[in-house]
Amino acid sequence: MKLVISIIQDEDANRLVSELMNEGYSVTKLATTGGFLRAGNTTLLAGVEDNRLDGCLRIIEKVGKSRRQITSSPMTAGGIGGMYAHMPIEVTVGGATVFVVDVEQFHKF
Ligand code: 2BA
Repeated sequence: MKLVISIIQDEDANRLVSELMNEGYSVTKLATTGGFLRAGNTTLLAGVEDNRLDGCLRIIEKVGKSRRQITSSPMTAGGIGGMYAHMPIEVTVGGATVFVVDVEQFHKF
């Protein structure tokens, strides 16, 4: 058995949990904080049988993959004091950091 620890962005968490659960994986979701940005992220723990590891990683890659997204960001427009304009900008969202660890023992008491 492996323990799959995946650190993902909060916005991907619910979809990833749903997709893993739908495929029969057990998941625990933790609210975590990244050490560098000091911003919230989500860590998922999944205990996975060895023969189901690839399927689990495929789902995490699909849902958590980083991608470019167009969003609108408020920008102050010069000249007319205090006016705001929404400018489209491209940002990178998503991404998953995944650790796969051998499980020595697994108990449910
Ligand atoms: P990522 O490398 O995609 O990491 C996203 C989050 O995954 C991290 O959040 C951290 O919570 C976790 N993580 C990544 N690698 C890890 C590891 N080896 N062990 C344990 N947890 C790990 P943050 O620490 O807030 O980092 C957010 C993003 O800032 C990182 O995205 C990376 O792009 C950048 N970053 C992190 N440390 C950096 C540094 N020392 N210098 C420059 N950029 C850094």
